[in-house]
Amino acid sequence: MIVALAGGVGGAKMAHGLSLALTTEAAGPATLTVIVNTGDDFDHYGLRICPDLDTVLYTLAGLANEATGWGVVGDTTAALDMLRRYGEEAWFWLGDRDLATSLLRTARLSAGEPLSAVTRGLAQALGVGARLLPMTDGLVATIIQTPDGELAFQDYFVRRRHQDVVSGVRFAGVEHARPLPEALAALTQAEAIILCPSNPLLSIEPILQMEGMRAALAQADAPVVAVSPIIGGQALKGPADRILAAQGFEVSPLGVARWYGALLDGLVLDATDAALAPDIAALGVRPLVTQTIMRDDADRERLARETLAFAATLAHGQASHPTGAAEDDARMKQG
Ligand code: FO1
Repeated sequence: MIVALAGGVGGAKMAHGLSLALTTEAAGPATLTVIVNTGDDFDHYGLRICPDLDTVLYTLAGLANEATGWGVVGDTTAALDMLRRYGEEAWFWLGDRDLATSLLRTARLSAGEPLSAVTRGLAQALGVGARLLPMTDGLVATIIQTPDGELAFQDYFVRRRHQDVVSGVRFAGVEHARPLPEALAALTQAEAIILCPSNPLLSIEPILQMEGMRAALAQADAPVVAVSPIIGGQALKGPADRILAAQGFEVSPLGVARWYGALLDGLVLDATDAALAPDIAALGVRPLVTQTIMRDDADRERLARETLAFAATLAHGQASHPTGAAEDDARMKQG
């Protein structure tokens, strides 16, 4: 089994690549488990919106809007238009089909189904073979700390277009929420654990902060391989570059390797950053240099195949980790 940790558009594309790579193998797509960030989830007009789960769901189902990476392809805006007629700002672009997903999810949650069961039902109905697991059935909310105060995640990200300076991030409720037992079991059984090219601080960190998750990764027999979301000193999408810099980390795959620290066995970085490979290796993290930009399905599948083949060469515990305690100390203060 392959386990991927994902959130956002980059994570969804990588998860899709993994599902394509594994589907054509004899084993079939059920061998992929994707653990998805839910820190971005929020309530909007009484509906429970789960942007990262939906982005992964639609992408794996072949329904994603390729222009944005999120939302449903060809979606219409009748509901948004009507909200605006009522004078609402309607700042969160929720198309009509996407709205249906949130309506159904909210109804099922209200009827007592846990988010994991609701997600399983949605994925089955859309013909998704991979197993999608929310990081928790509990409630965790990513809160962005700025010099002017705290912002709810989607206020920061969508409403204010991630322009605020981020002085810190906290994950409200993370101390009470629990990871799914299936997620922890999957990590134990995994052949490879892939940290998708999602925002390390906003999308992967909340998953890692779930109780027992870091320990499960550290103790897993499987190699842990991250794919850098930073290419040529920039994030392809979103504010990962600015947030890494604000936390004192170099905006490069080397900074990503340092951020993840002792958790990593390997890091996949773009050919643009090939010169950093020796510095990454010096941290005890094995580098794989390749083309990491995923423009189409073929790119996604190729990157996934290369990442899986690379992971297979990394026996866990083989790499030494001179980073670690110092890196943990250097990590952004949470809360
Ligand atoms: N991102 C935006 O930048 N603007 C939007 O209006 C927006 C709407 C939206 C609706 C449904 C959905 O599932 C995702 C949506 N996203 C939107 C993306 C999303 O908020 C962020 O990409 C993630 O939360 C960050 O990973």
